[in-house]
Amino acid sequence: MRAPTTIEMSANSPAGPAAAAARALELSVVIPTFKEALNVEPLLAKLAAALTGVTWQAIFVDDDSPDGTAAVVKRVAATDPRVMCLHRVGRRGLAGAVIEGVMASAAPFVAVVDGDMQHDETLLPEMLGLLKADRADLVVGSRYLATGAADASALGQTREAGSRLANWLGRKVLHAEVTDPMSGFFMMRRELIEAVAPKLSTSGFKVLFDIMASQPTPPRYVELPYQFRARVAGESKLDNGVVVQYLGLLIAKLSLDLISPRFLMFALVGASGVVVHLTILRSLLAHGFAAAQLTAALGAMTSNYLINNAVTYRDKRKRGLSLLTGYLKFVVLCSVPLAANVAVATMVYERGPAWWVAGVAGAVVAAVWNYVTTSRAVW
Ligand SMILES: Nc1nc2c(ncn2[C@@H]2O[C@H](COP(=O)(O)OP(=O)(O)O)[C@@H](O)[C@H]2O)c(=O)[nH]1
Ligand SMILES: [Mg+2]
Repeated sequence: MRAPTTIEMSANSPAGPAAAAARALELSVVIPTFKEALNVEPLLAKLAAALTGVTWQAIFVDDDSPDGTAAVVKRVAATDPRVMCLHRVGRRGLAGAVIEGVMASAAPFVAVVDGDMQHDETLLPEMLGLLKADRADLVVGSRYLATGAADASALGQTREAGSRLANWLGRKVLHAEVTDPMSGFFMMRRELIEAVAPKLSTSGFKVLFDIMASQPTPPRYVELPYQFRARVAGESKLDNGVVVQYLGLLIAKLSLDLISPRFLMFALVGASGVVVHLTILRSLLAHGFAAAQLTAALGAMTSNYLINNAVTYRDKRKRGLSLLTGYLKFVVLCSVPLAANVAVATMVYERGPAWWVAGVAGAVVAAVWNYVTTSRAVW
């Protein structure tokens, strides 16, 4: 009897990570993580159990979690070649993490699965089967198909309502009857993501929606129901900033990418700055107009800077000393268009239209200047 080759051995035995790696890679499971240290090993055990017979790898993309998630992944990766860690520093953002994980893959198929075990990994073989049989380009795990209704305790009532509204809007933009376009759980042919990667927004949570909306021709998709599980360890990172970002992404897609979500956010924050400005101006008028105006302008710039840092540039959020140096640059850059703002507004005003048209014209010029310069020099 001849000795079995490595290939035969790995095909026969589901175990042995080294043996599994000898076969051509079929599937990369991309797992974005932020503060999921306790979930890494249980998740890997679940993946290994679900994916027997498949040649898979797990690509964790961790944004330098303070709880040492990357260290846990690397400890496992040291002895298991199926596991790797993309350890990003100085960056935050779920969408960007997913895109980078996919770009690091060499497998024909990629899945995206959260690191907190809220997704049902036992669906992965069926998803892979549909793709391999070419029955779909994309398979989405849906929390909303009849039998897969999200566990109310897992999502929470407000989130559940918000999520349904977001889905409804998403369907309108996509012109597709997908029940869960915001799902973080899906599998597709890698090349579909690669082809549109330069167009994708790296901030926010809605990467599947963005991938679908960016395809030149609508992908053939299949949805599979699953039960969204409650989180065991760690906490959710989805907050209101994420919801605002999503609205920005929707408007960008509705404008056929003419208006970038970031510019839109920046302009909205600018509008909130006008309110701050007028409030301060009014309360300080007694101290003389010039002084009140100057204080109001500084107050508005400060609040604009802090809100932009927390929301518009969430993924590049500044802290500590760089928060301060960024602030100084922001104030200097935003002071320049004050003159341009007044000049443009006066010019328009003198040509006759209503005072508010002139005011808006000045503000638009200033907003574009502020956005272009600060996005390059500050964040
Ligand atoms: N790399 C990376 N992963 C993130 C970030 N924010 C969230 N995640 C991960 O994305 C997944 C979904 O996040 P989660 O907070 O559970 O969202 P929820 O399930 O909608 O509440 C989890 O695996 C998180 O660890 C981030 O900024 N960077
Ligand atoms: Mg979660």
